[in-house]
Amino acid sequence: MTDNAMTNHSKINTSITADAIEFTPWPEHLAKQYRQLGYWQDKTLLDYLRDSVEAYPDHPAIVCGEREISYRDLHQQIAQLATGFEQLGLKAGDNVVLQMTNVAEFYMCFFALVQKGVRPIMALPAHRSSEIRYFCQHANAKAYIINGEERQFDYQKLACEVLEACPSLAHVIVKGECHYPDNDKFVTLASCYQHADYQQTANPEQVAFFQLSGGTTGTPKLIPRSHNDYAYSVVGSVDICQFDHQTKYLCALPVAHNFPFSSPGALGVFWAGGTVVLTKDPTPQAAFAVIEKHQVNVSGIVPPLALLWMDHAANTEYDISSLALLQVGGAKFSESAARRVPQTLGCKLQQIFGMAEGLVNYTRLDDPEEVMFATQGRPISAHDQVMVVDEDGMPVKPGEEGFLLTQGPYTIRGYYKAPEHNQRSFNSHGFYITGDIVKLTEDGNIVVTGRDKDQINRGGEKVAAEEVENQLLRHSAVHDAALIAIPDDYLGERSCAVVVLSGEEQVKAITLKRFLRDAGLADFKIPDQVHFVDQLPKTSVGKIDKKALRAQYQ
Ligand code: AMP
Ligand code: DBH
Repeated sequence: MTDNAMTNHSKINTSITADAIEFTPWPEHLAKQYRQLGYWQDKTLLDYLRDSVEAYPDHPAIVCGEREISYRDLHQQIAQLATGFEQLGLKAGDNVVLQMTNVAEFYMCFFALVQKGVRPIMALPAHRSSEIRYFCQHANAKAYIINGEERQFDYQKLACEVLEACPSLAHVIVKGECHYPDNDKFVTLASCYQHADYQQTANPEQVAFFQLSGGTTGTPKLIPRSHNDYAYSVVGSVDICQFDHQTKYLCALPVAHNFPFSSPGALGVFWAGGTVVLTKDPTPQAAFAVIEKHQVNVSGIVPPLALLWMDHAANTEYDISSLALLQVGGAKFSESAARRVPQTLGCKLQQIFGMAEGLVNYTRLDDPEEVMFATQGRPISAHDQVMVVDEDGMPVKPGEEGFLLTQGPYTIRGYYKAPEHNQRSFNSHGFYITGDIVKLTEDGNIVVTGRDKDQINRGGEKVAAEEVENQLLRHSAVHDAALIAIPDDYLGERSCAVVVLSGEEQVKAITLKRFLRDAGLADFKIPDQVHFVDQLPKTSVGKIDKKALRAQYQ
């Protein structure tokens, strides 16, 4: 794909400095425009929370199990942790891997770090040693923060493995009792609550934290998000979704994920003065109990969960009538499923098509039914530029399918320390090549119709095919491997590894899956099924023909 169509935009500054490899800035004329429009307010992410602390000090900000934490207490605990982290030696510009399950301390740690310009990397609970080691090594992380109390998985044991491979790590900070008190790198989170220090040293123009990309390459990509750009996306989202201090948001997806964090997610709730209710169990049985108990009025979930919630709603013993709005996004939600939401759950549906790289689209709350059910909405900002182009980079005719490119006030201009990948993911005008195939309706709504990236979207969890293929190829019995998506009624897509063995050595599917697990890959990346074949179909230029493979295994 070329970009002939965009010659009227000025080129980005291509001089590569060390800083630019970390964070590609917006072209100056755009940065100026976004400031003039009041989009970039030069406030930190914590500044917006502080506005709510002032307005609603005693209002509950977070409900976490039996704990209810007021805005005042949240603010104080953030300030206390900021001191503790500083005393550990963490300073502005340092990177820290933050891997927490759905607990209040995730938000406390996040704000305490960003207050001082320390940059959290937002790992997901499902990430294992392969991903965590990579984040630590690639970003030279100084600390790794975990929930050491989690019953589902032993993060402290994982931390031991990670420490061995990552000399840059000076500390493992553990929520709960430390299982390795003799290891002087382990400290408890409890010991980090020191005297409250409210002073901020973060710079709103700079990277606040790193989101993670579902990716398409052999290694996950880190997405640098600045205070200014991220804050704008959250403020815009709050406005669209009409969050206010009466909002009670059930966070049922992993806290660190961009959707429940920022669309408008927990940040949007905090900035509006509402309450985030946390659950570790998003299944309808557990979530409905929490909705009834706390009178939750909004939540955001992925399509497979929405299907489960709808199936369960008819027979539930819980009263979920407080739920007024359900946001569904992360993967394509079929029109037929979308239409069932109001009937079965008794609430309004909002579709969201977003990406951790930036651009987020919403159907609006007052949209007509055909928009709400049959499209994935339109961008947050009047200054989000979306282009739908053909193979040559030329705009397609209105209503036709094409590749989605975008630039705007909160879409990144480059991944962190990935110059080669950036060449492929951004065109020469700085537009992000999303890899999504879409069409635009007459009124400017986006319909996602397909994908032009080597990724499996497993019900909202993204798997980069190349990452899994590379791991499979490390097995001595594997000669060649391709990971493809196949349709799945529940997940939308599931993953299928098609494998050519090298010869004598016979292995079973289960052996390969165990091999991948032992390599430390997150569970959602383990192929749902494995097929063995004599050879893989190739294209005329000798690449694996995934289209043919997909057709074969449909
Ligand atoms: P990531 O870049 O890892 O944050 O993943 C974002 C990607 O998720 C998008 O580029 C889409 O491919 C996919 N996605 C998110 N929301 C939707 C949706 N509502 N419909 C279809 N695809 C979606
Ligand atoms: O899938 C996503 O990454 C996503 C979906 C909805 C997202 O990042 C978002 C909303 O902000």
